[in-house]
Amino acid sequence: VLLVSPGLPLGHPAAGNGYLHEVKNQTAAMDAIVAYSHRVGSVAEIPSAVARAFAAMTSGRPRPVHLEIPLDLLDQAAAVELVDPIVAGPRLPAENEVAVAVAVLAAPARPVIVAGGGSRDAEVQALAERLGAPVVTTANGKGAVGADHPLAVGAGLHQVAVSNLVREADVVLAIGTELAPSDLWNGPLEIPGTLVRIDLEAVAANANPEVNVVADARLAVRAVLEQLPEQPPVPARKAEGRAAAARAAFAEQAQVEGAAYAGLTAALTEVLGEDGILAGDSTMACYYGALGNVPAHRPATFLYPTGLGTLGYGLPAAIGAKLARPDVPMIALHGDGGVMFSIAELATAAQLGLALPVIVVDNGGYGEIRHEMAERGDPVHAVDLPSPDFAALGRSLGCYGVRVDDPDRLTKTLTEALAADRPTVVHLPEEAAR
Ligand SMILES: Cc1ncc(C[n+]2csc(CCOP(=O)(O)OP(=O)(O)O)c2C)c(N)n1
Ligand SMILES: [Mg+2]
Repeated sequence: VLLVSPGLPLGHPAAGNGYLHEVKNQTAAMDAIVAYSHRVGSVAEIPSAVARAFAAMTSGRPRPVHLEIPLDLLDQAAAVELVDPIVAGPRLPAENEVAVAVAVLAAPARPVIVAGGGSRDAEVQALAERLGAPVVTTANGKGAVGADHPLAVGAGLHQVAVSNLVREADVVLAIGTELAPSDLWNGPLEIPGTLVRIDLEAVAANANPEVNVVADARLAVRAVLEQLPEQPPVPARKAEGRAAAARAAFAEQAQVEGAAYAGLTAALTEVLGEDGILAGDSTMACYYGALGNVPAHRPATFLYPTGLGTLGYGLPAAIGAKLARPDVPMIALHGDGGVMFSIAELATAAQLGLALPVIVVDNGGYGEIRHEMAERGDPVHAVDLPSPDFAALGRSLGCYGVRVDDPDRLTKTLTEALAADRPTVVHLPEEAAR
């Protein structure tokens, strides 16, 4: 995203004296968040500033950029030299780095692949088959290998099944993942084997790789595949046996974790099918329920704000994704607290006539925080919210709105909503999600 914003006129003292929309330092505020934030000082500078913004936007990790144009410049005309935007190509893998990785990956006995969001364009399945490696994924990597594939284990690095698998591995190949605390939940993974990392950046903050390929994951995985011996070091039968055992342990834990949302995740599994996309928010129904219990069959079919964990993400993410992929079944999954952070987007979705079910799991407040306060022995306070009538709220903004108290009705409701001429808010009391 390139965000262009107007700013205080050139020469304005920015003394906080109430100019319309005055911000103390808008460019600096944006700079704290985006890859590149710049306020131009003249019209003549704009072409090169745009070129630099494109360079920052298209290199390294995908990140937004910001250009501020002082208001008075918007009125000015000047002769400018146009420059071509600099669009950086993908970062190519270095031959020597690939060679070292191939040497380590050529003969492991118990390899494991950890696939993150950065692996979504890479041939993870082909590499897993060639290595004989079970695959676990982060939330953003969910679907890197289809859930029905015999080497797929599950999504969610916090699971004990994942830490056990990684601890027993002699080689761990991490592709496009920081192995971040927000994925691990319970502290760093214990990795006694060799850690090989393929990543756009040389990040070693959370686990120190012994072998590092710093490159675009798609190209790096391709290069590794081209150089690995045809014959997998681990026979398929043995690899699939390890994966099946890990998958069973994973599923058991995921079911316990998601028991309160079992009816909901079963309905989601049915209506999303092979192609559907779920845009989730930072709600328990999502990270205890859908993450481990709704299978994904393709990369980028589980949209979730890992890392920042921002409430209010799910609905706008679903709208954007539905506009990009109008033929794909799309569902937004929210808690009653988080949905209020971006509830106005229902009006946008209705205006666009999107067939978008928006599920609001209602537990009368900030459930996660309520649990954490209770667990710590703190007095539970300021976490209860008066639930609006979400169905009526949806209708008032131009959506359909239904309340579902019987989990058996959920599949039918969602199926209808996916074929409707507008969004449908599905108000689901938490007891009915079970
Ligand atoms: C913007 C923002 N503010 C606060 C938080 C902290 N936070 C994390 S989970 C949570 C509760 C969310 O409530 P709800 O959406 O109803 O989901 P529930 O926990 O009840 O499943 C809060 C307040 C956050 N992640 N993002
Ligand atoms: Mg809630």
